[in-house]
Amino acid sequence: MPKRKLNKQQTTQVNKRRSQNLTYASNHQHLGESQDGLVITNFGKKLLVEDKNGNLYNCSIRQHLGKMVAGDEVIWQTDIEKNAGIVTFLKPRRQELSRPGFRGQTRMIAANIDLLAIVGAIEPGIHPDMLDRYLVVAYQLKLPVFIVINKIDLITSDKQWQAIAEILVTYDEMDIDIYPVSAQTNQSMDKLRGLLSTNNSVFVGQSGVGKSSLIKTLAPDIEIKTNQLSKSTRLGKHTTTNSILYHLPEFNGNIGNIIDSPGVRQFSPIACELQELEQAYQDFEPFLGKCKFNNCTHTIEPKCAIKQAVEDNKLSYDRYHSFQRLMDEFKKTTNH
Ligand SMILES: Nc1nc2c(ncn2[C@@H]2O[C@H](COP(=O)(O)OP(=O)(O)OP(=O)(O)O)[C@@H](O)[C@H]2O)c(=O)[nH]1
Ligand SMILES: [Mg+2]
Ligand SMILES: [Zn+2]
Repeated sequence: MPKRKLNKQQTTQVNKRRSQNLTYASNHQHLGESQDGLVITNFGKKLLVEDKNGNLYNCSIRQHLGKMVAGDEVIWQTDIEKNAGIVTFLKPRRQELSRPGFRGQTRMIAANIDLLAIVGAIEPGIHPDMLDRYLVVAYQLKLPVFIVINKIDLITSDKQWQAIAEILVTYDEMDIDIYPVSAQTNQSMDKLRGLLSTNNSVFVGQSGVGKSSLIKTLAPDIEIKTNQLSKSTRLGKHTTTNSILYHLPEFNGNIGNIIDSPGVRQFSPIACELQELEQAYQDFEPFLGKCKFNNCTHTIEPKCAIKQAVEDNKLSYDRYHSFQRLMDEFKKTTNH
């Protein structure tokens, strides 16, 4: 076939593209080979990525790859000249844990986890509403979940134990494991160690419950890593601002990963339909489908089996209340 001659405009375009490609190649000559990496944390528009030998690199992200978070698995290339790197590919996530953020955006908390640990504490107190919100997320992501109650060193009387037991009995009856511990005194930490050693877990919960302190107790040499992290990311060390992944020390031959997440004042799951929320409240199950109206919202309708169950003390009023609060919140977000 005869070669078609390019017109002047086309020739200019081809030359321009050729010169762009050459500039790109010369700018990227110093990139190393593609390799696997694990995102340890994100800061600004950058990531701290760990290679398979445990070395950390400050990486930028190739355009259009989107945001990434602790736990993400990536392909990246070292930038030999700068001892840094560039992330070129995000591997498909098994799942991502996120929460509603500013203006309808979502804020990612962690990726590729297989266990959700909800942390509560004697101080600032155990809030069932908060526990319920995280339980909904666990249901939405189909993640196994358990509860850690930290700072039990602050309990001074049987009466105090009694009050805590009363809050937690609902969750115990739902067969959710509860671990009362103290990061400060290392009390009852071994069971938790065992559980975390075989999983990629994330600690979630209100600010100040001691998520970061628990991780320091679980992995005493983490102080070193925290210093290293704050040096390379120039972030402060105290209140956690971005999720960070840590490797735990070996326990019975296993090494678990734990992601520390920043506490939020009011956590919300991503909005869902009434039916999905009902399913997430596993203790509602025996009463579902028994209301007079099959689209019952369990608020003002007569002959509501859920309300009846609360009245008969077969269902916790706190759980019913947190359900209604979430439903209201979801309605508001979907109406906007
Ligand atoms: N008495 C007591 N205090 C604790 C314990 N664990 C943590 N603290 C204290 O609780 C405070 C908050 O601890 P952090 O570990 O920073 O809490 P956090 O959950 O990581 O908080 P955010 O990063 O803001 O979400 C610190 O002053 C800790 O010293 C504990 O087991 N007992
Ligand atoms: Mg913290
Ligand atoms: Zn009803």
